[in-house]
Amino acid sequence: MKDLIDAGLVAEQNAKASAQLQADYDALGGMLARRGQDIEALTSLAQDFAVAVPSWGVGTGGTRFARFPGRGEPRNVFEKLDDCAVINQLTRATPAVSPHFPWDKPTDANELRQHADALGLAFDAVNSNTFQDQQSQEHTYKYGSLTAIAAATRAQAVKHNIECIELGRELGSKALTVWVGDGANFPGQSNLRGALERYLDSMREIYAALPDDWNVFIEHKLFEPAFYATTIADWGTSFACATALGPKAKCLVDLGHHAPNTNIEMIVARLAQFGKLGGFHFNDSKYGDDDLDSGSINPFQLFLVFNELADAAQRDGATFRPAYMLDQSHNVTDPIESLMNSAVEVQRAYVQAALVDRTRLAELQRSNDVLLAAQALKAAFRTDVSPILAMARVRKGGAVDPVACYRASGYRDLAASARPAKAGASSSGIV
Ligand code: LRH
Ligand code: MN
Ligand code: MN
Repeated sequence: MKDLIDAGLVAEQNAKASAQLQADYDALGGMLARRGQDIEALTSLAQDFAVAVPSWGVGTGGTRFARFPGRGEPRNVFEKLDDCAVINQLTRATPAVSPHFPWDKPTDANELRQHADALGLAFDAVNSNTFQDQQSQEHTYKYGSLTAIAAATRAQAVKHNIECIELGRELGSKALTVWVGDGANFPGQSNLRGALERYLDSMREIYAALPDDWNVFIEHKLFEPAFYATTIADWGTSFACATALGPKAKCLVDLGHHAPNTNIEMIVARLAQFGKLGGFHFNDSKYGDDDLDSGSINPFQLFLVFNELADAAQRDGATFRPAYMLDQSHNVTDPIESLMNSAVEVQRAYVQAALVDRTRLAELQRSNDVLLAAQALKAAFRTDVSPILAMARVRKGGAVDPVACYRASGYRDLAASARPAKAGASSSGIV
């Protein structure tokens, strides 16, 4: 595996921090042992954790109003993979990348796969894009894609999704994520039921093109760009469509795609109960689809989501394997730093949820001891598992402190000189 950050530098940085880490790890180990928990078991859980990185996250995102490009942004999918490899090298928690087409469409899929292989990266779910027009495209998506009134537009959108499956197959992916912005901006603009019927017709064609061992993830989103009525706006619609399509269709929960105050962990519990939880796009938000860094606003919510996942894993065993992906947009931070931090925050929630004594929690629930039940969750959430996460990274060859090590490496400066700024460049391909 090609290391983009000098392994000697990582070892040197780690050596400086190792005595401190060992002391913190031993102290935490002692505290957990008194609670009847084995730190080694938790560290090995942390070592097994993985969350995929979105290819579009390594560039500066931008908003509807402006984009302020960062230095050394990746100019193509190969450079995006390089940045993703840095994230994985230092965190050892992000061994896969979720690509977005046509933004990441390679001229030669085999060459792209080899580039990823050499970096020790695999491909997670491929994402289709029928929410914007591409230059060479015949029919516009202005009035919808999979739900468009015009049959030719729907056919074009279906064809694009099938091409994504083909590309994904060549890259070794096993799932297609479909998010469409289709909907209406005005009451009366569209027949609400008719739009969903057309969506299902289109999705049936896409579903039919899935290889046997593939899934299609339906990603819902409350609003934007359709500000009055989005066709796939909520988990109920997503669930109904996934059920109508068949067993390979599952629901994807993007944490930023709900109304404020929605109980997302309960949605997770419902989808898990009915076998339709396909995966996640982790991020955080205060107002809407803010795409802020995971755990930066509401880490307790993230923990509660993982608490439900721990419950589902206990009930369903190895068959329960939702896909974990980040989906963030970075406007004021170095995207590599944000994604490294975010991967660690999601991993943190995973380990904290594993601290919950589920047998005791069930007993407290049975005896209606509300206060102690709530405290049992809070005790797990309040435990600082940072030494476990750092130890897990070190044992896998990563960095004790990924951000410090990344800064010491000077990778961004090197990228800035190797990748001169392009006027009007965009991380995602939106120009
Ligand atoms: C839509 C979304 C979806 C897209 C990505 C770029 O808001 O979350 O996952 O593919 O952003
Ligand atoms: Mn998303
Ligand atoms: Mn989104």
